[in-house]
Order: sequence, then C-alpha cells, then structure tokens
Amino acid sequence: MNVKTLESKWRRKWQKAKIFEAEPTDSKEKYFVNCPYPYMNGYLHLGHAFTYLRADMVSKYQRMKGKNVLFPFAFHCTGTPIVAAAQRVKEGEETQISALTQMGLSKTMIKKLAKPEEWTKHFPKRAVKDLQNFGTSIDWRRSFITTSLNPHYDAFIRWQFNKLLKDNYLIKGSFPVVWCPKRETVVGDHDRLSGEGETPQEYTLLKFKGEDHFLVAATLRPETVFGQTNIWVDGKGTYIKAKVEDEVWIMSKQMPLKLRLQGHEVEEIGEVKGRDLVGKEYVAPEIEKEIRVLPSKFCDASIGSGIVTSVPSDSPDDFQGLVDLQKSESECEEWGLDFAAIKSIEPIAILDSGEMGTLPAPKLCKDLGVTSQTQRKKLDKAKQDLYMHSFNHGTMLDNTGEVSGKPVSEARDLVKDKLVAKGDAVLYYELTGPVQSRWLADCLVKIVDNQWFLAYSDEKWTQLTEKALEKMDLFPAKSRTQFEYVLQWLKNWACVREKGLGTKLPWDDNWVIESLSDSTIYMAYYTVAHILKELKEEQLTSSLLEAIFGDGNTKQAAEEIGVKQADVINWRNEFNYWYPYDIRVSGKDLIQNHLSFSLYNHTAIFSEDKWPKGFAVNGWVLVDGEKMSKSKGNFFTLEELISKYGADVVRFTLCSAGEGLDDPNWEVSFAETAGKKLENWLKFVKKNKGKGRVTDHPVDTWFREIMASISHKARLACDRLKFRTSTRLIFFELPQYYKWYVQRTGEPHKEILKEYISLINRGMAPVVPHTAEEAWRISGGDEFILQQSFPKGFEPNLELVTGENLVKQTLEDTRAILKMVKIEKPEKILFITAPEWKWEAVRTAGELADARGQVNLGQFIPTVMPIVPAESRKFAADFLKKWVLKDIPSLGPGWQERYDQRIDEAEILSNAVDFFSQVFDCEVSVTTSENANSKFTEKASQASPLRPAIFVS
Ligand code: A2H
Repeated sequence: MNVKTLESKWRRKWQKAKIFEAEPTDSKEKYFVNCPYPYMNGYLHLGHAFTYLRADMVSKYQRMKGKNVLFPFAFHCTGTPIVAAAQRVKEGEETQISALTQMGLSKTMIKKLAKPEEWTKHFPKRAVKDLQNFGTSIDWRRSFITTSLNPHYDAFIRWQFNKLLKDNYLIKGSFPVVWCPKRETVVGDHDRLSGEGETPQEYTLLKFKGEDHFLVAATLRPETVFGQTNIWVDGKGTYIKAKVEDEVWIMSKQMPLKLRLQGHEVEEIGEVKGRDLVGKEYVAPEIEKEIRVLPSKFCDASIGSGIVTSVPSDSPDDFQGLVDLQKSESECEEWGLDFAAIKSIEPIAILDSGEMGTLPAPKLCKDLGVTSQTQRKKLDKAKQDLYMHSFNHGTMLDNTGEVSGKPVSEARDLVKDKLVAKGDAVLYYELTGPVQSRWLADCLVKIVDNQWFLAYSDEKWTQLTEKALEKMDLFPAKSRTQFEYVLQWLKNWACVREKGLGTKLPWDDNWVIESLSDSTIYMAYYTVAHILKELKEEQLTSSLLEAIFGDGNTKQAAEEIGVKQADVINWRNEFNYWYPYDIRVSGKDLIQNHLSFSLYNHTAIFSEDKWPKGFAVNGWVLVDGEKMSKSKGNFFTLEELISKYGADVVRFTLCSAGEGLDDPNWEVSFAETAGKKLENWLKFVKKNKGKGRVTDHPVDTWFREIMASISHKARLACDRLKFRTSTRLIFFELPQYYKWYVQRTGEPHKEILKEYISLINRGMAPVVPHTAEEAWRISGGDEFILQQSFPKGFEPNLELVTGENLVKQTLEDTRAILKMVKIEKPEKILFITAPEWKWEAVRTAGELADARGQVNLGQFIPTVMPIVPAESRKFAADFLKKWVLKDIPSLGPGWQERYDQRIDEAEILSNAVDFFSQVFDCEVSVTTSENANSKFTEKASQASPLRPAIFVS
C-alpha cells in the first residue's frame, strides 16, 4: 500500500474512534501535555514540527503507559505582526505579497488577507490540517484563537488581569520603548524587519551653558565629566536652535522629534552653522569651567545631539580628534583657532583603569597605531574595549570630588543622578542600533507614560516563583540553572501596547495586552475551552471564571448566568481533574521570557497545587548542520515535508535529529532512506507473522532477557523524553541482537518472534504511529496500537547476557584468527578459558580503579602477585601489565561491571559447542587453563577473562 493512503487510513480510524478526545475519568491517572501555541502569520514549518513532535510523542507514550492523556492546541494572534502584514497587503507592498505568493496562496486569498481577521481564520485552519496530517494526538475540540476576535478567551484574559491588578502584581510607570513613528506604535521584536534585540539605551544629555542658550551633548560615561577639555561639533554641519520647555538648546536636526517622543516640548526657532559654533566657549557641567568648541570629523549627526563632550584621557575618539588638530596649524587657522591655545590642551587623568593606566585612551591609540580620527575600525574597537574595561576595572582618582576612590561602576550612576538633580543634564534614550519596523520606518525611542508592568522584579513574587521552580521536573535537568538565572534578573515587564490585536485592558481600553502577557496561564483555559465555547459571550462573567479556576461560589455563578449549579461544578471538576499540567514542551529560546512568565503568573493566579509540574526545552532545528532560512533554500513547511515523505518519515527523521538542549539536525539523507526502513519493517512483519518453532532452545532465554533489557532501557529513556535513544535501542540495536539470535538458534521461537514484533511495534508507536498501527494490524493485533501498553521489560540477568556475549565475542575472535592464519577450512578448534586467578586479578583491578577506570600498575602488581599460583608466575607479570595498559583502555569506562559476574566460561562455551561446530564445520572443544594439556601451556597463557585463548588447526 502506498504510504499516503496507509497513513490517511489510520488517521481516519483514530478520528472516527475519537481516541484523542480526552474526558476526565476516575479510573485512570491523568497526564496533561502542551506546547506554546504558534503565531498565525504563516504556515507551520520544520522548526515548529520538532517541538510539537516531542509533545506528541510524550502524549502517545504516556497514553501507552496507561494514562488518560490530554494534548490540546491553540493559535496565537495577539500583537502587531498580523495587523502589520495585513496592512502591507492592503498597501500592495511587494515583499509581503511575494512572500505570500511563495507560500502558495492564490491572488484572491492574498486580497482577502488585507484584513487581519482573515489571517486568524486562514492560518489556524491550515495549521489544524497540517498537524492532523502529521498524525498528532491533539484534542481539537479545545482549540481556540487569542484576542478579542474570540470573546470567550478575551473574557478569560480580562478576568486574569483584573485579578493581577487586585493582588498588586501590576504596577504603573513610564517606560522607554522602541517606537514606529509611521504607525505610531510600540515595536516588539516580532514587529521588526531588522534590528531584532536592539533596545533603548540610556544616555546622559549634558548641558553646556552659553550666553543665552545651551549646547547639549549625549554621553554614555557621565562619570568622566571631570576630564572634559573641550566640546566637539561637526564644523561642516548645520544645527537646530530650539526652545525646549523654557530653555534654548542647540542640537542636531534629528533631535527635536526624538526629544518630543521622550516627553519634551520642543519648538524649533532657527538654524546654526557648525562653523559658527567653533571657537566659542561654554561652561561645562560639574567642573564649571569654560571650554572651547572645536571641529571634529567623527561627530555623527544621527547620534544624540551631534555634539560631543571631549574627554581625551578616556575616549579614543576625543584623544585622536585633539591630536589631529594639534598636528595642523593650518587647520586651526582655517577654523580661526589659536594654535598655541589648542596645543596647550592636555588630557586630564581622572580614573585608574588598572593595567590600562590613568590615561587609557592615549595609550590605546598609541598601541593600536591610530594616526587619524577617520580610522573608524581601529577607533571603534578601542572605544568598545575601553568602555567595558573601565567599567569593570576602573577606580576614580582623587580629583573627582564625592566619587573619588569609588569604582567606575558605582561612580557612573552617582554622577549622573547629581547632574540630573542639579539640572545640568537630562536623561535621554537612543536605540542600541538601527531598527526598521514592519511598516518600513526607522524606529525611535518613545517614553510611554502610564505604562502597565507585570512586577516580575518584585522580590516576594520572585521568591514564590523560585519555590514553584524548585518543585518542577525539568527536561533536560541541566536547564535548571538557566531558569534560576532568569528568575533572578527578570525585570518588570511592560505588558500593554497601544496598538495591535489582543485583549483590551479591562479598566482602560486605550491599551491592548501584549502577546507574551496574554499567554501565561492559558493552559488552564484548555481544560474547559470546549465547554466555554458553547456558552454565550455574556455568560463568561468573572464570577463564572472565578468559580471554575479560582475559589468562587458555584451557586452564585450559576444563578448569574442562568445555568445549573451542577454544570458549573462539573466544569470546575474538569479543571481540577486536568490541572496542573504535567509537561510543557518548548524551544529553549522561551526560557528567558514565556516559560518564566508562565511560572510567575501561575503563582500569582493559582493555588500551589495548580503550579506547573514540568518544562521540557529543546534546541532549534538545523538542516544538514545549517540554520534554516528562506534565503538558503532549506526552509521547509510541514505541509511540504509531509506531502513529500509522508508523516512517519518526517517524524522518524525529526526524532532522530536530536534530543536534549543541543540543536537537532534534520538530515536530508536520513529522510530519503527512512521510508525504506519503515517499509522493510512492514515486510518483515508480514513475512514472519505466526512463524517460528515450538520447541525450546537454550539461547531463547538469553534473547528474552535482551528484549526485557532493551524495553527497560527504552522506557527509562522515554520517561526523560529521550525518544531518539529509545528509537535507537528498539529499532536499531534490538534487530542486531535478533540477527545473532537467529544465527544461534537457526529459527526463532514462535512466541519470542511474536513478542519481538510486538515489542518493536509498541516501542515505535509514539514515533511512527501510522506504520506501527499497520504492522500491529498485520500481526493480528486488535484495537489500536496507541491503546496498547508500551514495552516494560526489567533489568536483565547480567550473567545470562554476559554469557551470550562471551559466545558472540568468541565467534568473532575465532573468525578473525582463521582469517589471520589463512585457514579456510579448520580441522579442529580448541577454546581454553582463563584460570581462576586471572578472574581474581581482574576483579582486584576493578576495585583499585580510579573514577576514570584506570589502574596504577605499581599498586596493582604487588597486590595481586600473592594470589598467583607458583607455576603461573612466569607469565603473570606480562598478563597483568597487558591488562592494565592495553585491555582496560580498549574496554572503555565502566568496564569493571562486566567482570563482576561469576560465570562459568567453560560451561557456557561447552553448551555452544554444537553451534560452533556447525558454523565452522569442524570439531570444536573447550577446556580450562587449569585442565589444558601441557603442550598448550603457552597458548593457554594468552587467555583472559571473557576472551578465551583460541587454538585452531
Ligand atoms: B562618550 P555610541 Cl570618556 N557622534 O562620552 C559621535 N560620537 C558621539 C556622538 C555623536 N553624535 N554623540 C555622543 N558620542 C560619543 C564620553 C566618553 C564616551 C568617554 C569614553 C567613551 C565614550 C566623552 N566623550 O563613548 O556607542 C559620546 O562619547 C564610548 C562608548 O556610538 C558617547 O559617550 O552611542 C558615545 O559616543 C556614544 O557612543
């Protein structure tokens, strides 16, 4: 059967039987798994698929462990990306239209997408289809979209925010944000065409007093005001004179708009040429000295005011600017400057930068061989290095007033606060780098007043969240330190925006709750989403929500909305049954925001018994070792991949791509061959169904043991979400053992063969459910495989396993020897097992071994020699040396365990003599070193534990 028909057949059967529709039941323990909902401005791709596959494998695995599993899914539409994209469609913007065309959308559909609502309909519909075709076990009755377009979810978010406000988790303040002047909106990371990660950075805007106006200059290092020697302007540029509140400032052309956005009243009153400022003197803040304006080439009109205060001791730019002028009398003349006066300006040491000394800028310029202020590369590097170095290692010198002796890291804020308090400076923000919004505008910083924040830096709230984290199970466990770190530094989060889709703040509808803040506790909403959907919008009152999710009165809530109290109680019970969730599976990038926010908000809204139980985080999908990107042509949508390979191949390849925090790697070559592997498995099942002998064979017990051991290990791996490991064990390792088993026994035992097929089917069902269902049905299984139990197994009898490994190893060694001595048809083979004292010696080595399994020869030999029988002393030292120096390193870590078993090698090999004779078609015998004929003494001396000496003739 063709893979696609096979897969859709099983999906139809699952759907018809409604096996993924989860209902509470007392007879089973529940398991609730979920993952962050995707943003609906495009189709699902390979990156999404990896996380969702992990959640889905967990859901299938837990179901097969007998749990009642809930795996719901929803769609995120909050924020500006959809609105911005719709707007761009409306404006006929080309890149947007071609992006949509590339996704395969028709012209008519694209036209429709000029309306944001259409995005929230079209893309979720497609995502449902993709995820269904992917074979996921999602309960679709509970899915929903966010924002006010879904009044029910909207009510839930409003209820939550009212609660946060009431309990003081929300606070109000002003806040610098990245702002799009074209659309007049805040621009989150999602809303940018470029400049992701850039943020507002605080500058101190220093004021230099002139006759009737001020020059203003932005600095990142206010603590260096003690070393100011002059002021820099762009002598060839033009500046603006403007009234700012009731003072007159001189600034760059760009600055009035920036200042207005930052809450200043600015009225432009004229222009001033840079040239006219050169040579004038202004009073510098803090030092209260008159310093001169000089021309520079490095002044950049796009930063700050386009005017810079000069501190040549600590700023490489300032130093080199000065040196350049001091080198050229003609240039000074050209600007009408007194050359002698310029030459007399010297850097003033104001702080000790440790190994960089007290005049670090001159030193750095010299070390780097800077000869002109136009050498931007060298100077920018010097600037960056020194900025960090001084902050971390600098100490203020005695000439810096109140901050003398203080580290730079403390002095900076002290000086800044003093200057601002005295009115000699104001705070001012610039972006750390250029940002372009989705509306194609260059962004600026705006100070927003009346901003609402989630108070994540609140100490008490953080402590509560730390307590919640402590009790959680994290996958992988080592991600814990990252979470702990985030909880420590997380700042208050601005949780509302002025524009975009979303839920309006209940008490102020000028604000929309932003996209991370409306997504922190929605997993609770899933538990009753399918029920709430059936209610009328106005029935979703806060008393109802409080009665379901909080400790509200069910009777009162029921009366208020005109339903039976028993119904409300049932709904509340459904929430109580499923909640808290057991695991949330996510990409590791969400540790620093979404997952941590979610934990905070759970502690704020719910009682302790409802706090999340587990987070699982994973890396980002690479394609053949490279980052996915549209431009590289290695960007695949889920739909594309499924239609090319079929769902199980995509699942199998993704599952094998990685586990843990490392970035999983999608190997195209694996995907190309995985279909064949699955097909071969189906063929195997068809061919072997009901086959096998009915008589017993001694090696049967061994293979049963191996199956149990593999099942046991696979289960432990799945418990830790290591599905790649379990797949390797079940689908790749077990068949290797099976091959050996068939070789040893000629034909597998019927029951064992049946168990083998069943084990692989059940063990692989979470990964490749369609193939597993098909194979299950072929092999005569009824119901669905997803309703069977995952293989359990037990810890194996190691003696049995070690014994059979001895046979296997001896066979391989014999083959190697025959090849080496070039005997094709041997007449006789003799195995001589190691004497008891060698076993003793090896176990003693195991006891003496250090943590890495290594043994000190000087300690080992004298410890062991006394137990060596007199007649063996001759060979003993050689054996012991070889054991420590050659054998141990080749055995690898943990080698000791293998020798802890007390097995009778001679007996095990004797039992396999028939097998060996059959394989080599000759007489095979076994003896011990102790019993070996004296003519074999030399040969026998080569025997070591688990590696008998082999004599062929
Ligand atoms: B700093 P960012 Cl001591 N054009 O202040 C060129 N440079 C400008 C500027 C403009 N329009 N506006 C401000 N700057 C300078 C002091 C200082 C500064 C010292 C050491 C390093 C240093 C005294 N000059 O900056 O990263 C200002 O010089 C190194 C980081 O390009 C401001 O801080 O935004 C700094 O550049 C801003 O640097």
